[in-house]
Amino acid sequence: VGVVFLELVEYVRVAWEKSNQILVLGLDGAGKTSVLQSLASNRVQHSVAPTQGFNEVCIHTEGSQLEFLEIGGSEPFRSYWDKYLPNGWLLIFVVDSADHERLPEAKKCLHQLLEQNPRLPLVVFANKQ
Ligand SMILES: Nc1nc2c(ncn2[C@@H]2O[C@H](COP(=O)(O)OP(=O)(O)O)[C@@H](O)[C@H]2O)c(=O)[nH]1
Ligand SMILES: [Mg+2]
Repeated sequence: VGVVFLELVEYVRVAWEKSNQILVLGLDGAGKTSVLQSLASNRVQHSVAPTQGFNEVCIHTEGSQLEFLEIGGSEPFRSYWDKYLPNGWLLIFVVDSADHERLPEAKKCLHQLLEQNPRLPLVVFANKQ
């Protein structure tokens, strides 16, 4: 019984953590890591290295804790977006608003994400203005 109880506690903990996740997606170079770093440190920061894979940032605020998960935006990592989206309760989609050439690509990606997750709350972050 003890083991079953511990497993149950672990299950609830994982489920809670999953539902607590805010997903930060967008094309590579849009500024996802920079936005997260700025949020975490409360001052504007520009990241230097492109994210290979995943970048998890936890921000503690008064009485609550926010878990952000950035997934790399280059083609090979986009296949992971769909896998993680159902775990998130909010999607922050970061767009490089200065890169007009890639806006159609960003739009296509965002529309695909919304088609698959029509009920997911969305924030579009128009970065680099
Ligand atoms: N000018 C400008 N550059 C930015 C801004 N945000 C990010 N960058 C730059 O854009 C590049 C990609 O940023 P990064 O955060 O790594 O993008 P990510 O691939 O979406 O995580 C980096 O060279 C950043 O310094 C911004 O608001 N303004
Ligand atoms: Mg990044």
